[in-house]
Amino acid sequence: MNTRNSKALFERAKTLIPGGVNSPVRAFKSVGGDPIFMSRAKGAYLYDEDDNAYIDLINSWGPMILGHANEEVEKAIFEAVKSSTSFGAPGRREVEIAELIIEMVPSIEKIRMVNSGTEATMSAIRLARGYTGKNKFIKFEGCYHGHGDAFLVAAGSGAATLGVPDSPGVTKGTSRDTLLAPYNDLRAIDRVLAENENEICAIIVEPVAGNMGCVLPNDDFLQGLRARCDAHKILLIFDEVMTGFRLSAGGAQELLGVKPDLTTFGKIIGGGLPVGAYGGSREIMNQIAPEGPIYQAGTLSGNPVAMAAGMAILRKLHEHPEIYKQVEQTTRQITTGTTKILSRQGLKYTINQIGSMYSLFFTDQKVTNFETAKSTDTQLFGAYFRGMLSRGIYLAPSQFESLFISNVIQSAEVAAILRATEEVLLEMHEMK
Ligand code: KE4
Repeated sequence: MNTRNSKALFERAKTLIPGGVNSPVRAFKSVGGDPIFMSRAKGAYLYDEDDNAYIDLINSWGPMILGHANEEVEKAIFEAVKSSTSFGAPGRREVEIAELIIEMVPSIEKIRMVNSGTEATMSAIRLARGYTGKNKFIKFEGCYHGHGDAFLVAAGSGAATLGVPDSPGVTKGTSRDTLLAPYNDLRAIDRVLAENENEICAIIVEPVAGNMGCVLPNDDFLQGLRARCDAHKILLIFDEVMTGFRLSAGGAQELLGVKPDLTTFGKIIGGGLPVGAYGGSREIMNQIAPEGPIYQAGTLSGNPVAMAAGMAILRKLHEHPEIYKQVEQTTRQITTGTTKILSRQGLKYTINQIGSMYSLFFTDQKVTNFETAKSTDTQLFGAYFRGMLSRGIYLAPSQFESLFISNVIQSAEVAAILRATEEVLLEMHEMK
C-alpha cells in the first residue's frame, strides 16, 4: 500500500506538533508504523492522503455512529454556519438540545454544555466536591476520564497505551485525593470506603469501560456502586462520554438500568464537533454558576454550529431507536464471524462485546479489569493492527481502546472485515 504522502506529512508534522499528532494515541506508538493522514471520509470509509480507502471501525473514537459526512448532520452545520460560528451569547439551539437530552436521558433534569469530555468530567468532579463538601473521589484502574490532572492516575486509553499512567506534571497534592480500585471489584470499593469514611464525594465510572479495550461491568457491579453511594452519601457519576447515545438513546444507564447522580457526555453529543456536557438532578446542577457558587465557564460552550450538529445526530437517534438494534446486529455479525475464524485456526483469543462496542484481546483469559487487559499480548495486537490496516481495515491503534460500529457498515463491509481477519490471523499464526 502506497502511503508516501502520509509519511511526508508525518515528517513535517513531527517538526511542528509534539509527536506529530494532536492526540497521543493517534501516533501508532504502541502498534508500530507511522500514522496514516486522512484527507476525507464518507459513510463507512476513510480515505488517506494517498487515496487508499479504509473501512472505519473506530469512527473518530465513537462520535460517527451514523458514519462519516452524514447528510443530515452536514446540512445542519451548513445552515448554522451561515449565521456566524459563535455568538458568545445564549442561543435557541442550546435550549433545544438541552430539552432533547433531558427527554432522552431520564436521570438528567439540568445540563451544562462544555467543549470536550475532559471538561465535562473535570466539572463533574468539581461539582461533586462543592456539593458534598468532601474532596476525595474513587476512580477505577484502566478507566480514562480525559486528561484532567486528578484523573491521570492509573488511567486507561492513551495513558495506558503509552505506559505512563501517572503523567509527570500531576502533583502529589492532586493525585492524593484520587482513590483507586480495580474495575468490577466491589470488595475493594468497600475497603476504600472504610479507609476514607466521610471523605469521599463521588465514585466516577465508565458504566461500560472502553479505555482498557471494551470491558463489561459484572451483573452486580453498577447496582453495587449505586447501593454503596446511597449508603455513604456519595455521588455516583457515570462517565458516558463513550457510551452516551452509543449503547442506547438513553446510554448505558438506560440499557443497564442503573441511575447515576451525574452523567458526563462527549463524542456523539457533538456529531463530530467538539462538544461535551454534564448533567444531573436540578438540586445538584443548581450549584453551578451563575445559579450557584461552583464555577465553570467556556468561551465556545454551546456554540451554534456544534449545537446544530449535535441536535441533528441526537434527533436522528431519538427518532430512529431501531438504529441501535441495527448496529448491535452488525457488531454481532463481526464478533461471531471472528469467533468462528479463531476456532477454525485453534486460537483462543477473547472478544468482549456490548451493543456496537467490541474488542478482540490477544489473551486466552477473560478480560474483566485493567490487570487482565494488561496481560494481553500487545505485540500480537500490533501485528494484527498492521495486517488489517494493510488490507484496508482501520482499527483503533491500541489494544486499550474499544472499536465502534456505525450504521453504514453493511454486509459487504462485514465480509471484507472477516476476510481480512482470516488472512491476518493465519499469517500471524504461521509466523508464531
Ligand atoms: P475528550 O476530552 O477526549 O473529548 O474526552 C475524554 C474522555 C472522557 N471519558 C471517556 C470515557 C473517554 O473515552 C474520553 C476520551 N476517549 C479517548 C479514546 N479512548 C479519546 C481519544 C483520544 O484521546 O485521542
